[in-house]
Amino acid sequence: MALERTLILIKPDAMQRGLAGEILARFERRGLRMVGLRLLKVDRDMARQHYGEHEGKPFFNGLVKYITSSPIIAGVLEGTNAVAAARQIMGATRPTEAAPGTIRADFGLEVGRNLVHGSDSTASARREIAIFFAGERLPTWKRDVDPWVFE
Ligand code: IDP
Ligand code: MG
Repeated sequence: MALERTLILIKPDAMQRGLAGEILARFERRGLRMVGLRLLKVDRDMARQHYGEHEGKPFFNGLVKYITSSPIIAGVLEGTNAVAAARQIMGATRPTEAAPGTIRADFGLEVGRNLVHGSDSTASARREIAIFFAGERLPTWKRDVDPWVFE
């Protein structure tokens, strides 16, 4: 079992619908630890960089327009098999093909408004974390203070 980090985005549709807290809670309660969190507006250059693999596809321009349309939350989550775990919590790309209980199935209908992003591999995670958290030192968690008892 590998300790991994993954990048998630709470996309503009989720932000505008007031679902950020609900979505973050689903990752959090699964046991993924937040090690990076930012509220930001993605500009066209950043969108192009992040979604470079989709350049030239028919939905690319719409995708860039969508991801740049309002502030989003970018997060780095850490945990055992974090990449696969986050993708499992999100569900399949097309909400109507996503399993019930996943974010995309529970809150979405349209592939072009599918609420969340999650890295698809550890290599993608490294690349995407570098885009959204460039130059930031992400903290590490140390469990040396009892969260329940004051000593
Ligand atoms: P993923 O987000 O599940 O990794 P990708 O295939 O990497 O899915 O596509 C990136 C994003 O592009 C999707 O999350 C979705 O927002 C958008 N997208 C993918 N396919 C389509 C499409 O056929 N029409 C409109 N948007 C699409
Ligand atoms: Mg993808």
